Amino acid sequence: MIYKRSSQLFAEAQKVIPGGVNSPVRAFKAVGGEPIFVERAEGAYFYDEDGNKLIDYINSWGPLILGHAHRPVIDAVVEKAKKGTSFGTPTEIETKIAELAVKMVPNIDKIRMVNSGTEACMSAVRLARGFTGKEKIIKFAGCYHGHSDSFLIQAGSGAVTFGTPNSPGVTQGTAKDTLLATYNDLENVKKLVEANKNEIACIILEPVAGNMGCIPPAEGFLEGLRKICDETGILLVFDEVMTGFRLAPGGVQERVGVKADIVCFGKVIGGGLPVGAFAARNEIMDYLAPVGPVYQAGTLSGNPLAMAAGLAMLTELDSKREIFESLEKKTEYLHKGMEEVLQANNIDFTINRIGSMISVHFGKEPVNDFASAAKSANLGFFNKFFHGMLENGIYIAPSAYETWFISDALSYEDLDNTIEAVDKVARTF
Ligand code: KE4
Repeated sequence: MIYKRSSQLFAEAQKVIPGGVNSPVRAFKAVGGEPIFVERAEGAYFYDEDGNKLIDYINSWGPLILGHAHRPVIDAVVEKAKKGTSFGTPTEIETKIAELAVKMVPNIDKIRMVNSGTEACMSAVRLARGFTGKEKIIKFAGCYHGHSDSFLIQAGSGAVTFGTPNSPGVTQGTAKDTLLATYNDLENVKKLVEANKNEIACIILEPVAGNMGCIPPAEGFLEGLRKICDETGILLVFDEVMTGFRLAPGGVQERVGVKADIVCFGKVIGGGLPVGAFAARNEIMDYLAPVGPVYQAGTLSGNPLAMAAGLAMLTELDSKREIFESLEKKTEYLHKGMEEVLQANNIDFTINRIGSMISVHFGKEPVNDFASAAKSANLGFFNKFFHGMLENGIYIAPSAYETWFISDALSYEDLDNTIEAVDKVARTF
């Protein structure tokens, strides 16, 4: 593959954009090399600035579950744009997408649109704190909820004390209210709750983790968190920015039958335009301004253009539920094919998969929390795997801590080409 033009564009970009990117993970820092600049995308394919055609397993980090430039979404956006893009007034289309989301997702009565997953999770935590009158939150190591200060926290000194900032600019004052737990470890959560009795507003987590690679919840983990919250009045917040409208029409709540008190959305709900959202039952959502005292706002929240993309996306996912079965089958096919060729090449690996989320981890041990994900990532095989796949025309996430996203635009021929690429790369290990 030739990347001459991308390299020129990257040099220019770095002069006027920090690191040449508007989001760090795109810069290939974790895997080495220079990022690829994409000129256009259609269906399952990227067409980069050097004319290379790549099979895309990122789908803009999840939103494009039906593939790039999906005609019904594009048509909706073009038609809406002709009438203006944003008015800063209420519009009917906001009610239409809210009604559809409330219909699709269990346990929610109302939804508030924002402009990113970060905003959704940040607002959900403020709402939980306002509703409960408590200040602390529990999050899990390896779960990512966007870049709001309360989430940029790493393990603190004591096992049951508060975290410490993991980014300059995050204050100790903020970090003291974030407790860090171990994913899939209920006993650890119980210890934290016990040590911070009556001080915790919410437990927030990715109900299926996608930022440590893909890590499904252990048997009984979500049910155990629900029980802890029912017993203590702590709110359970599902960050479904990645899993929402992907793992089932109603997300993980529908898939596993565990009720969250607040649910956060992003990615798919925007159909590829900037949309995030958070939702809950009336009792909680009516605590939000202008009805209740918890303030939250946004100039472009619910703008008609983004709502048109999101509504077109959700309408198709709601009316063609066979899409979810198709996604499951394609992901299972890819899983089995990759498993076969990696085993045939005597590579130590594990593949985690649920629905249309899948990740490959190198090493002998299972990957079920942040520590085991880090152990696998630190073996160094992933970077070689990433560049080998890229050389074979397959674009996967440039980090061992990310999930592959399957879009329904992928054909079985694309999947076979991907499996063949895995085989070729494995032979070079
Ligand atoms: P955004 O603010 O990036 O829209 O959403 C933040 C967020 C919240 N919750 C979960 C579970 C998420 O996965 C994300 C964002 N995901 C990353 C990729 N793992 C976005 C990619 C990026 O940061 O550029």
